[in-house]
Amino acid sequence: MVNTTQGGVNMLPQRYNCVDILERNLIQRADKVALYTDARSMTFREVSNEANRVGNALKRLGVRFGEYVGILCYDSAEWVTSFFGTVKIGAIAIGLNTLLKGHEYEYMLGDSRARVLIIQEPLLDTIEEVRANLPHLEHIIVVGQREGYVSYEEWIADESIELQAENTHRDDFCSLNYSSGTTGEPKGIIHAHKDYPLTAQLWGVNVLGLRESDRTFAVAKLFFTFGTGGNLIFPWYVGASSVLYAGPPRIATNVLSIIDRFKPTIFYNAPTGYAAALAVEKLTERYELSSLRLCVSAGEALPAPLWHAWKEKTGLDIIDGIGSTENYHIFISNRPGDIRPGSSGKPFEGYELKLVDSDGNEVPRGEIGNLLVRGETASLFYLHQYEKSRQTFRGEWLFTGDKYHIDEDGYYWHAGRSDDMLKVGGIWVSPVEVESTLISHPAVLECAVVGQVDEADLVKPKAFVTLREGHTRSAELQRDLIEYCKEKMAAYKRPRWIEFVDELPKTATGKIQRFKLRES
Ligand code: 3UK
Repeated sequence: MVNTTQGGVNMLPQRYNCVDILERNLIQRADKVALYTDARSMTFREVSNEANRVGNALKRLGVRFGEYVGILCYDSAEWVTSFFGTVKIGAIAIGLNTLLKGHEYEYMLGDSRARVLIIQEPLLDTIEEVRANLPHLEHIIVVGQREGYVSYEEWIADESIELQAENTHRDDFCSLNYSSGTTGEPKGIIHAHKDYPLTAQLWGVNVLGLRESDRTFAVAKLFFTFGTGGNLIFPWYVGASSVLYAGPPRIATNVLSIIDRFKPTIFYNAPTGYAAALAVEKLTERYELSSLRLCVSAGEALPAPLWHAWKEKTGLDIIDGIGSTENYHIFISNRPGDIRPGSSGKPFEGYELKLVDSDGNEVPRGEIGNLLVRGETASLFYLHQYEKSRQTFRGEWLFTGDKYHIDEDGYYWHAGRSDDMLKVGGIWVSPVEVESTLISHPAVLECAVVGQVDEADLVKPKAFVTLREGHTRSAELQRDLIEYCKEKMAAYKRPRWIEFVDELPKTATGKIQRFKLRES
């Protein structure tokens, strides 16, 4: 068992496989419930046995060290056993967003050359659309039942529960997540085995103060590192349990019933989720939330009024921290007993920060600068994206794309992005992608998408649209355009408002001036 009490990669042995985070629990608490899900509860021993079966089944399919295995599943026991089965044999687990469209999966599975995909049955149709374009994808294993496919259950049924972990180096890669950028293809972000115990120690233990008696529940799904870290890796690192919810996060009442039923002590959500929960009538009378001792928010900035409203309603503190897939998890954070609502909190051991101007010089205290971070859980590059990698990974320092200022007491305040990217409900939305979808609608001549805050002070996409001749402005057309976006993209990317305009503000060279629209 590995202990990284101080943090720091040298606390880990060179040979390290992060399946340790599951297996460390087999010594003292093998029969403790590790996982609560709608479908089943599992002890650490049961998860470990099933993960070993998955590992053996993957080997039987010929999966070798360093090869990629896609996981396209709802939050479930199968997600977890597939993840640990994959990393244990030295392969690389791709946590795939379940909300995407065929062409996006085609890119991700093609880019990583995944040989195996473990997929939830209802998501299979989307993959079938693009299967012909994925020559490297040799095997699809279905969680559930589908004619003509091997089911997960039969796939692992006869496999042994014994499996020797691959003797991986702590710097070997073990996971891949795709994150979106302003333009172009999603960015493949790879993490190494070492990043898992380090981030668990540096934030999960040292900042959040997780302990064995905790039970975590995250609305953020396991395919986001916010979810994997917060709701799987960190609790298991300290021997705590995790609650998984397979359903859509948007339905606040479902989320609240999970808290009521499984009694977690730690709750992770994005700001939008807290706002949605607060909108539920008689929230605290209808749902028993008293098991919770702490709440966490990340993905986008948590406005101070929302923090206070939650505190007033539930009596609970929310710990806001900024994290990123590149760093795996949170790297600036409020902490229990030291919270400044509205801010991202303060730096903590393991990450150094710098705010610089456009020439790279540090800005004076109080002024806004571009945030750079130096820490030992950072990934090293974007897969197959040399130019973008060089812009982001600057030696030891990582350019976050976030603007910040520091107040007189040392708290960090998010001051927007240095690109046009939007965080909507904690998930990336590229205005360029929404615009190119809108422009493909026959009524749209030109458009521009910017972020606008809603009644809870949270950013949502808004589209300014000019129409082609022969089309007239109407509420119906506004609805049509929003529906059209929902069909063509993941629904969370749709504009929430459409404003028709005569023309869009442009530079002399014809470039749309998004900042003018933001100001309007
Ligand atoms: C923004 C925030 C203000 C910020 C993430 C916790 O969000 C996560 O990762 P992503 O790669 O996005 C990173 C970007 O999101 N952001 C995140 N948290 C905050 N802005 N306040 C916050 N609290 O622009 C950042 O660069 O999707 C969050 C843990 C793991 C994660 N991957």
